[in-house]
Amino acid sequence: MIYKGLTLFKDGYGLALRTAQYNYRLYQRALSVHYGNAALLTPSVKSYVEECVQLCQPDKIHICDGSAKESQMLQTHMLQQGTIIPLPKYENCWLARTNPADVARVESKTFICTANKEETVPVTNEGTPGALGNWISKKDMQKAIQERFPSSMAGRTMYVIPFSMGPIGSPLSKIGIEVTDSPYVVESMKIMTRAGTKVLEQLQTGDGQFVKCLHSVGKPKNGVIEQPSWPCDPERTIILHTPDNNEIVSYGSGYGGNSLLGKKCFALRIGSTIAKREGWLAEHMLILGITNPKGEKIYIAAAFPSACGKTNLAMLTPTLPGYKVECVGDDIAWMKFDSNGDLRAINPENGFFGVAPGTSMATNPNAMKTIFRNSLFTNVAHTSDEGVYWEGMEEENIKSVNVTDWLGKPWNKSNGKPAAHPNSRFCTPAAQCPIIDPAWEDPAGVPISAILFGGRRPAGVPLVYEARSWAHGVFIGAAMRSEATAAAEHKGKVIMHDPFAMRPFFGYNFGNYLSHWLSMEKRGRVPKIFHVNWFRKGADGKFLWPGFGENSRVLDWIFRRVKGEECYQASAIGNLPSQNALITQGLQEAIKLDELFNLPKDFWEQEVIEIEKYFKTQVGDFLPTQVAQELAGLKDRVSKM
Ligand code: O2Y
Ligand code: MN
Repeated sequence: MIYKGLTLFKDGYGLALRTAQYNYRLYQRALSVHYGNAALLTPSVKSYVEECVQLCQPDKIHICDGSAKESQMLQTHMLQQGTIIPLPKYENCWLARTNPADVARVESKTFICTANKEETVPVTNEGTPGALGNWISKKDMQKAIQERFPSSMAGRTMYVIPFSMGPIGSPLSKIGIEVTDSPYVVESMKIMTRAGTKVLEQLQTGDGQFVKCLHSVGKPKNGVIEQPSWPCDPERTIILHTPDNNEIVSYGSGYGGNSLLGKKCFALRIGSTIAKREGWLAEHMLILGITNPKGEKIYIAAAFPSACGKTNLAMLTPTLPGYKVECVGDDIAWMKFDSNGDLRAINPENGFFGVAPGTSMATNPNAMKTIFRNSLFTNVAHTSDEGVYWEGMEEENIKSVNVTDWLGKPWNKSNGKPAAHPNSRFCTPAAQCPIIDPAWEDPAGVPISAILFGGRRPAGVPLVYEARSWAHGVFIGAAMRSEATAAAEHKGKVIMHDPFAMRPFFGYNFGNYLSHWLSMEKRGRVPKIFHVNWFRKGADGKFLWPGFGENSRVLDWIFRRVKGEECYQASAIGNLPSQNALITQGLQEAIKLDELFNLPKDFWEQEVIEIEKYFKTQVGDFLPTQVAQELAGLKDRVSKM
């Protein structure tokens, strides 16, 4: 089939290109669509693809249909390129090794483009560098694109991936078109989203709107594609978002959040700006369903920063008898009030892109039962029996085999380096999870009764407390902090601010985001908000709470609070479980409840000072009055402790 291109005109505004007339005018080169059906593209999709073709000059075009036949074709191609290794120990599983310089999201190279800086980030006069996102001007974005994208796909195939975030056709779902030169991205997007022809059909019958997502792994140097197994351009990687045009442009990285544009770029950054415009919430939250021994069920959404066990909680195996947890999603929630005033959520994703190290039958058996079929592993270790291995996985898996590390080098425990990269991943279909919730694809979403915020707080913060009100809950989200490994120049771990676990993912000014959250109270019945901390340590430096399946005890208390049971006592920071309200019967070890729930006055005085400083330096005049009042209320109550 001959693909007819348009003559395109740059209007100097981002990538947005105008077509002179809609009827096709052949441009210099006719390109062949070597796979897929161009007739299925709507006029606006066709026009977008043509803009990308004109800019990136690929050799071929492949319109993804989402089929198994297509996957086989791409797998064969990637095998030939050395991008993937088959894992015959499992069913239809593959291992990819990236360039060692392309192993994670790069926050410092991620930008939001708006006419004014203040639309993107709070601008304060405090002289402290902003830590709530990076702004780029339209001129600089255009320059960055022009320096990188012309002919970036020369010698390669351009894949066009139509994908839906959320069940196809759900009123809560949105569509994207990702144009990429990476077959690895295509195969990953086919797991992580609903992708293929059915999305093009939905575009024809629906409103036709889509988010434009352009991705290239990087320009061949002097016409030569270096390292065909994992081409990338780490020094010039850039990830750009234009909320005004619902457009994402990503260059230089093939990895995860940088390249699977439906995830962080669309579902959170662009998603949060669409949500603000349309009156709903796009959040970095897992969603789980929990059924109590009486057979009653509620749904909970929870926001935790990285390394706090989000996927583990989403797939929890409760130790508390009679409880059942089912998983709707492990990373992102889109939540909107329905016409009855209930807040309903969908998981916009179709798969899990989970951190492999630390995942085991002991920590997350449900993940382990999910990931060994139809999955793509990245940067984990390879075993001589054609399987995978990572730190934290049961050692019996490597008892009588040789291990090759994520860099392709022979590995054994004594060489002191990790076998798998710490950010190595499994990419696996959500539908394979043995505890996937029956309603996980309900187009109407699931009703949310509670929202949890949490963090890794070794000191001062109790296991669980409940917000006094919606506004207080919004304040708790805004004040979220978590222990994390600091930048290289700091040594050890520090407690970093990560409001709403959204710090790297805000699509617009955080102060305005807070106002938007506060305004939700006017739109419907808001859920109860809680803060949880599984990671408090005692005077002996050991964790005070066993975590994992035992967290069902905390969920039980939350469940009972949602049902209106008066099992709480007020405190300066919010409502704590009343005496004996947290079920501790059956715990393997005695729990030091006093230490777990103690509120040291000096700690909370310091916490208030820290939050005050953060709000002043990072949010400044954009801080909503109601949030400032909640901080003042906390300060006052702490002073009276
Ligand atoms: O490093 C990456 O590109 C992956 S980041 C990621 C992946 C899955 C779920 N969450 C995250 C995150 O950074 O929050
Ligand atoms: Mn995440």
